[in-house]
Amino acid sequence: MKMHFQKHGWVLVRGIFSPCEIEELRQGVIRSQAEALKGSLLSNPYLNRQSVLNDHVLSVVRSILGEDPTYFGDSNWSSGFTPGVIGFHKDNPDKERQDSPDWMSDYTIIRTGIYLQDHSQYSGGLGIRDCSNYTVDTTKGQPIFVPTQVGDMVLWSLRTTHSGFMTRLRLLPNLFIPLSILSKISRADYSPPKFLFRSLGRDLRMALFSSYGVLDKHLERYIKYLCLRRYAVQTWQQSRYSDETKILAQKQGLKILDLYEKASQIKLESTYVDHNPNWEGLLGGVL
Ligand SMILES: O=C(O)CCC(=O)C(=O)O
Repeated sequence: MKMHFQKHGWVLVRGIFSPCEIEELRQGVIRSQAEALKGSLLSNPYLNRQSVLNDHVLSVVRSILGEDPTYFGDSNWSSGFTPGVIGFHKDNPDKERQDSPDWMSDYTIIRTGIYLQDHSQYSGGLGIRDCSNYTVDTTKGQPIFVPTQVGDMVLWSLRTTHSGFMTRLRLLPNLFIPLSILSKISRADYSPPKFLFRSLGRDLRMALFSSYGVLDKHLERYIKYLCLRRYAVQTWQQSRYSDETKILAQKQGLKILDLYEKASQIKLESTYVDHNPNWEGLLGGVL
C-alpha cells in the first residue's frame, strides 16, 4: 500500500466501511447540512467518530505516513455539486515552481476521500493523474477514474494532481474526456447530458475529505498557507473540539493541532478565496 502510494501519489483501499456504516455517514451529512455544521469533521458530532476517529481510517493513514498522524482541522463534508471542483489541481501551497520547498523533500501531507456512493460504474468520483506527485506540471500523468465502491477510501498526496466529479461516458466509461470540455457541458449545476453520460448513481453525491500530516516543515508551511485561504480560516473558526473528542483522539494516537484560537484572530477580509502564487509575500497581512 505505502509503496503504491509513494510511486503513484495515491492509493485506493477497499472495504474500510460496511454498507450500513456508509448509510449512517450519509445520514450524518444530511443532518450536518440541515444544521449548517461547517466546522472540521472532528468537531462534527454526527461524523467525527465514524470518520476522522475511525480505527480503520487511522490505521491506513498511519501506515501511509509511517507514524502517528497529526490532524489540523482541514476537512469537510460535501453534498451535491461544488462549482469549480472539476479541473485538475494540486492541494499543496507551492503549485508553480519545482524548486520551491514543497518539492525539495518527500511530501508528508495526505488527503483522504470517502465517497458515499459507487463510482466504479457511475460518474462523480475522483480523477487522479497517476504519478503526478513529483511534478508541478498539472498536465502530466495518465488520468485515471478512481473506481471507488461503497465502503472504500482513497488517499492522495497533496502534491498529486486530481479533480472531482469525473464523468463517465455511458458506452465507454473509462474514456477520459478533457476536463475543460466537461466543465463546460456540466454547467453550474452539474448536468452533463444524460443520453451521453452516466449518472451520479444516487440522487445526491456525498463525500468526506480530511487531511493528515506529520509535525514537520511541510505541515508548518501548509498551515501558514491555509491562514490565507478563506475556506480554511472559516472552517477553523467554526471548529470546537470537546474534551471527550480530544481524549478519544489521544487514545487513538491521533495528534490534534487546534487552530481555533489562531483563526479567531484572523480577519476574513485579509484572506483569499482563490490560490495566489505569491502567497508567501501576503502572509504579513494575516500573521
Ligand atoms: O470533490 C472531489 O471529488 C474532490 C475534492 C478535492 O479536490 C479535494 O478535497 O481536494
